[in-house]
Amino acid sequence: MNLELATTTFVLVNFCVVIATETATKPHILLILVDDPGWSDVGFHGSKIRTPNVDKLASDGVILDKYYVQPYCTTTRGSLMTGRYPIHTANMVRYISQESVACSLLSKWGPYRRPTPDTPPRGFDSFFGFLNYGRDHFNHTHNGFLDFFRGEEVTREYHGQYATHLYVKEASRIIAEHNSSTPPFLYMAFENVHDPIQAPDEYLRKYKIIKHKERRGYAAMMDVVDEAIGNITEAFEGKGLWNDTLVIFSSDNGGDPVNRGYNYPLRGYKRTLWEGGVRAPAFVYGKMLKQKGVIVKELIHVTDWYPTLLSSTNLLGGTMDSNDIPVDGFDVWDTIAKGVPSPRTEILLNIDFPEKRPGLLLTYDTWYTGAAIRVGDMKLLMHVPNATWYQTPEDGGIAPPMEDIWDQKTNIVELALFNISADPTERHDVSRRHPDIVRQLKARIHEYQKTAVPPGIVPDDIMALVFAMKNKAWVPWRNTCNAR
Ligand SMILES: [Ca+2]
Repeated sequence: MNLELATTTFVLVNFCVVIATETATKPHILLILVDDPGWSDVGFHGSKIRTPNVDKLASDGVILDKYYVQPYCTTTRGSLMTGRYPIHTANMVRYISQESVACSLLSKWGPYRRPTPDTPPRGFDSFFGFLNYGRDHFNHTHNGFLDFFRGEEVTREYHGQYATHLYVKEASRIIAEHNSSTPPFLYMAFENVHDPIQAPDEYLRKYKIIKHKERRGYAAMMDVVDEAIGNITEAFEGKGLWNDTLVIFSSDNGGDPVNRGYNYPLRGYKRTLWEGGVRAPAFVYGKMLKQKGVIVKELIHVTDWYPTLLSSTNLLGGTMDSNDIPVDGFDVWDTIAKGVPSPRTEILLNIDFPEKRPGLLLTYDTWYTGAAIRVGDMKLLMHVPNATWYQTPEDGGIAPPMEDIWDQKTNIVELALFNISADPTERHDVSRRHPDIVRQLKARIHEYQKTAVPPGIVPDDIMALVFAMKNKAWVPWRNTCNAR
């Protein structure tokens, strides 16, 4: 079963489509999306996992303390590239053309199982990576078949080489060979630290202090990411680009304790709308920031990068797409760079109620998030699978088996209200004390629900497997999109 399936289709619009031609004063962009690190898995949140390169950039930049993403890999990627909430991303199809920024995508694309137009390079100048999820980090297979592309072509030459090391080499090459007349836009969608838990021995040896074997492996994988970011930083410096580079660092969803990622003291984990599932470690670094070494406590959401990068004249300075569905994100550049209050006062975390859909996986009903919204300090959750707090094994916690998470799917919280500013770990439901706020936030969810586009999720296509068997690799297998 594909646990990564989103509730809506998202056909991705990418930053590179709509960037203006004037580039002389624009910064270079290094957009880092790490796969699955939890709130408590980075050094700047106090983890025992050592992330010195990440921590240095975070402490010299702007840490985003109230930054939210979606609870899944795929939906966060869709929201990042479109500026829309998942309820608004179905049926958005755009033609990708090329403009003046040299865009490169490395590592994970994510929403495979769709026809060809959804797959990269789709507006990126170059793509080196894979389409699925949960790939073997050494032999690069997903469910038994190779999943590794250079551009649109399957590449079979890297068997046995650790994938993140390959991405760093590729990134360094791209930067070194870059024509400096156009700013590079490097989207590093790291494969780590998503399962399977695998890391080269030299990184595992650094974490003997962690007795739990899988957590040790996870720590080693995060160590690889940190080293990778350090090496990519050096590549920018070596090319003389670093002083004009803006770095955005974000997790794509909360940590999954089953795969040894943790969010303590936050409640919940990946796939849930509790804080541990959607409040993510993030920071921005760049010499163009007017404030540095600060923690921004304003609301920011992953949908905000699209309008921030495109509409801020100091950044890419382009125009956003003209799709009929409005962008949900806000330009939060002044909030990040100058510390002014965020234009965003609320975040729709998701609306995804259980629903039987013909042709879909029979067990789909057991994997839904429910609904949640944050407005100011308050957060309302409706019909959400319950979730608890997991502390890391190195801090005395446990590594739960999958069954524990599954069991919680039968334990539903119908309604809960938290004051997240006063109670960030969601321990005190105040819904009975504030029926008026419950009514207001429920009304907001219902208003959003009216604007939702029909979910475009489709069942797995058996022909994908047929083509994979024939090619001994996952490949795009049909092209049904009228837009291309
Ligand atoms: Ca993820």
